[in-house]
Amino acid sequence: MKFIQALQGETVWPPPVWLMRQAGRYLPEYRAVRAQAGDFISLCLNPTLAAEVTLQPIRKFGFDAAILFSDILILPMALGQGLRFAEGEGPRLPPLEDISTLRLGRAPGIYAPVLETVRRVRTELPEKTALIGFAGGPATVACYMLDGQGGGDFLRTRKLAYEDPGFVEAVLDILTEATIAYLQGQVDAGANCLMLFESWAGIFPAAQFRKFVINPNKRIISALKSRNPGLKIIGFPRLAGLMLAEYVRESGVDAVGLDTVTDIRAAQAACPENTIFQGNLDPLLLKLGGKPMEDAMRDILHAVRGRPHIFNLGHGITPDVPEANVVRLMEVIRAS
Ligand code: 1CP
Repeated sequence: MKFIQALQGETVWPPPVWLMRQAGRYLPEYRAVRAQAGDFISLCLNPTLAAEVTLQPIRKFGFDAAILFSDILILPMALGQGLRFAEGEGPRLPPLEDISTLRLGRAPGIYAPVLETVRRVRTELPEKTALIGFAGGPATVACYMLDGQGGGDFLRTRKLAYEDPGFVEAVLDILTEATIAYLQGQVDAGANCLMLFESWAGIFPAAQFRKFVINPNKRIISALKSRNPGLKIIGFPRLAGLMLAEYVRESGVDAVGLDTVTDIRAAQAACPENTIFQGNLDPLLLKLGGKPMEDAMRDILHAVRGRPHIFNLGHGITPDVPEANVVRLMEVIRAS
């Protein structure tokens, strides 16, 4: 698997590629399965349909890795917090008040269908294609649990981080334990590597970033790596800014996702010498295509030539991306 070789530090050229949210609404075949499932959560908990949408982009574009089709919010739901997806508005949860309502022991029974999806996908994927398992990073999942919705404001979480840090840490402790068990389940079911999505890492000031982002990520990564020698883990502390280098040094990740705002050459200069990057093409360029997309792609490819790298976007694909631009993206990488 080219993808795993790159994570092991081999310079594979052209670099392996996958795209965040590569299964999704820009694909008509996804929309058809989504309609069949009814709602989004039912799709995530239906191994037949979830495996199908995981495989769709691999068949169509030949990416080097598939990512399990699920969502970072399945874990809080499995812990007992209500979750619904309001059509066109994103996730809604009853904001968490009392951690004694969360039940670690009941979660595996609820997320069992997700592990079944992993098993099925691994059986059906071509041998050369890696399967990425994932979870949200604890800080990011806590943002949704405490605020009850997404969007990036997370005012309640940010206030609690100052006014009741003990409460936030208690939530993070539960999530850290639950995430270790959940990701171990994905590895046991056949995931070839893992990714931790800390999509909202950037809302925390430096001292909180260390406590709420770096520490729990480090605990998860060291627990999983000690139980699974050779396992590779990608971190994605989105909008970490200058905290990126400290995150890479301290957390123990094997590779790090770069958001769109980070200059890849500046990241190379700031992070340890052998850091493997993934990203950071602006998803808007994938929508626009043409010369702006190709120029930006060639610039990334130029910056990473001679080093292990994983080609990807700086954030997820949007539903309005034309498939032809994805086809072109693959051609440009393969011709590089
Ligand atoms: O309408 C639909 O079909 C639902 C849209 C959708 C999809 C396709 C959601 C709701 N989640 C997903 C799938 C998903 N989510 C995957 C599947 C695999 C793939 O990449 O193809 C993954 C890895 C995620 C992870 C996820 N969910 C993150 C981290 C990555 C990121 O985008 O930053 C986050 C923050 C979420 C929460 C979430 N789930 C869905 C939405 C719309 C959101 C964001 C809400 C917000 O604006 O805060």
